Amino acid sequence: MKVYQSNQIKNIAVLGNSKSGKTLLAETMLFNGGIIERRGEIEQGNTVSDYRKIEQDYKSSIFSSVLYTEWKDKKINIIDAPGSDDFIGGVISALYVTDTALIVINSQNGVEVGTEIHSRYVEKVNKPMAFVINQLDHDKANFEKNIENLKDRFGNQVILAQYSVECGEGFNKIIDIISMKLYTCPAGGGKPEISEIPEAEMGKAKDLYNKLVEKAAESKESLMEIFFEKEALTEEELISGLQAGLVQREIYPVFCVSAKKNVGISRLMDIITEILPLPCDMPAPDTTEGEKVQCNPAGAPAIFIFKTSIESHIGEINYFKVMSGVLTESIDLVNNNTYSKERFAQLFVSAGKNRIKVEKLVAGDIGATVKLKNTKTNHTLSLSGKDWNFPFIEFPNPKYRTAIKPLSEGDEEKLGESLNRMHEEDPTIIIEYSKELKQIIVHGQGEHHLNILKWHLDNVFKLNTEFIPPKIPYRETITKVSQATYRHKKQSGGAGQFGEVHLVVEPYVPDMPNPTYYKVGGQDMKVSVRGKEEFDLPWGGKLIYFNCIVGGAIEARFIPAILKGLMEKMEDGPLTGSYARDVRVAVYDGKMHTVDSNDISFRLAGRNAFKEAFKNAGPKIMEPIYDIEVYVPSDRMGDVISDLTTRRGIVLGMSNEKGYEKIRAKVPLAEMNRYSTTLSSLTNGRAMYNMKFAEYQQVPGEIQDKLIKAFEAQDQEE
Ligand SMILES: Nc1nc2c(ncn2[C@@H]2O[C@H](COP(=O)(O)OP(=O)(O)O)[C@@H](O)[C@H]2O)c(=O)[nH]1
Ligand SMILES: [Mg+2]
Repeated sequence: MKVYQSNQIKNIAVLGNSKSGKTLLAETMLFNGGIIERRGEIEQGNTVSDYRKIEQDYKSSIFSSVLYTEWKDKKINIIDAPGSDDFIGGVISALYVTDTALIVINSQNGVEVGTEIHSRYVEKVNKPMAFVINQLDHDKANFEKNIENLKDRFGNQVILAQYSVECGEGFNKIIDIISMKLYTCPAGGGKPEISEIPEAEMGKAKDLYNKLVEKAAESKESLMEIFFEKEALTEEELISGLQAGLVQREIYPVFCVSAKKNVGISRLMDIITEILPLPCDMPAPDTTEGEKVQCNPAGAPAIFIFKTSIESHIGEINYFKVMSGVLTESIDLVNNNTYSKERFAQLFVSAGKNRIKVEKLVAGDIGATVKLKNTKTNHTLSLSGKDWNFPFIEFPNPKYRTAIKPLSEGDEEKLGESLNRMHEEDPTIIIEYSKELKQIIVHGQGEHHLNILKWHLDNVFKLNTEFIPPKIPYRETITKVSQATYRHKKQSGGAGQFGEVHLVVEPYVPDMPNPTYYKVGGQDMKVSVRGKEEFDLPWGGKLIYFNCIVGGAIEARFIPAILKGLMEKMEDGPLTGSYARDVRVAVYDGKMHTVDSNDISFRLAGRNAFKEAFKNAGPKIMEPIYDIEVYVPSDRMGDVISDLTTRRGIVLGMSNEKGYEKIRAKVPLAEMNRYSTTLSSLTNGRAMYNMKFAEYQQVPGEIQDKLIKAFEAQDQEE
């Protein structure tokens, strides 16, 4: 395969709602470029992009696929992303390494929730975006309505670069405003015949042409002058203006195709190669140290790994973008994240599961390699001496969780390994081994996402598992002062055990002064602080421990044992076994025995005194509360809010944002079970949401009673 130079490479991400036709569009581009001899079909499960068994089973993309095609002496790298929000990770990593997003619109439906979600991510990374209206051959296609939709949502940046003369079954004619020509595709699609625009369309075409030229001129100052002077631009000038407008996100051009009929695709490929920005037209990325790394083939070789996948018979494949320099076969680079030296025995470009060996890849290109030792997604590798690190791809917070366990005992280790591998392939799957909940929790983007994970465990790893309800990480705390005394005494044969502890517990609040007296049993009791220890608890909150012992009632050497005992009880809270937090404890008196007292006696006395005092101190169970943002079409807002209310949610505010109602609320994690599924059915899949841990809050009394009863019942069982 030919070596492409930096100025011959275009990197595009194909995004858009599920079923808009992204995979078929990519397939057709590969076919037109001569990379494949026959076009596969989604229904047959034989496209280049959806090559994994699960994608063939589901007839839909699950992972992003890295593809390429060749067109007019240029290489187009294509990342075909999955449309469903459950697999958003594939979209975000694609956007990191590509320079333009082509957002595919299904002409039957116009702007859909996937259009919305993906375009927001494109906006976040500030990259050029163009709309490709697909399925114009469908009898429900409605080009005019699509444009109205797009303008409503995306504003005046939406500019027609083409329009379809007629849509529906016979769709084969496109008026191209950039070249002011008519493109007519033969039956069966493919290479179009180019002719003059017919008289009947000339008025509309000219009108659109003027709008396009004006918009292009606005994007580049030098063109504005020419435009004022001559009231026209040459095609070359127009293209340079369009490119500037794309890069500045002032123009979102619209193109017309039918991926199925191969209509408009070769003209789209012309446009990709002629108009979309080159990698070096985009701002140079910063390293984490703030150094700009130009996409320059003469620079030091450096690559960024944006995707790791594990393929049967091959093992791990790392996909990367060449950020600088030229990568040659058998080059040695250093992984700046793991400090491992890595040899690139082989370099490939990939078209789905097919890999084509290449000897060189230059700055701006996208490629793949195998057999690296210690390299994963998000790592930067460079020539030794350049300690560049590119920032990690920022994946969204998980918003769906479940617990998982193997069906047969002894499979725990295998499950752990399999889950870790799945996380490597899909970083939006987060695995948590919760010591606290004594569960393995898997976090993902939605129910479907985790069902797909289960599919892999069943079919790839041959591991029988089950999802079980995840426990909630409750916390326990107290609301008032309480005192307790506990004597641990044991006399059995030889040396006995003896320790007695008197202590006070009280709620901790920030900046409270040291205690000077307590009211205990209706009486004032003076205390003087001799020692203070302050702990930031690993599970959040604080423990403050005061030694207020006077007159040597307990020797100083036993003070740590008492602390250890009460810490044990904080880890295994007195009410429900959850972690306790935000307490102050003052040990003010006790008794010891010169022979029988030892550490263990004071540990047990400390633990039990703490437990008793805690239970009398108005103990409360706290639960994790999440901030949630839900975006819904206004006609469904009422339903969504009333559902949130039944989940004990508190709505904090509502605002209108780009055609959506945005609802901000706080909801307890315990009530968020299957939220994505419910939301989707309440809104016909037209809503989106995200959530993030906010704080701990007390649970309502009746729920606290239920939790305590359940814990006691379970405790008795054990
Ligand atoms: N009529 C028509 N159907 C299409 C077109 N493009 C894709 N499809 C169909 O739409 C469905 C989804 O296509 P796919 O490429 O998997 O969409 P993706 O989810 O966006 O990747 C499949 O049944 C395709 O055959 C098109 O241009 N016209
Ligand atoms: Mg697809």
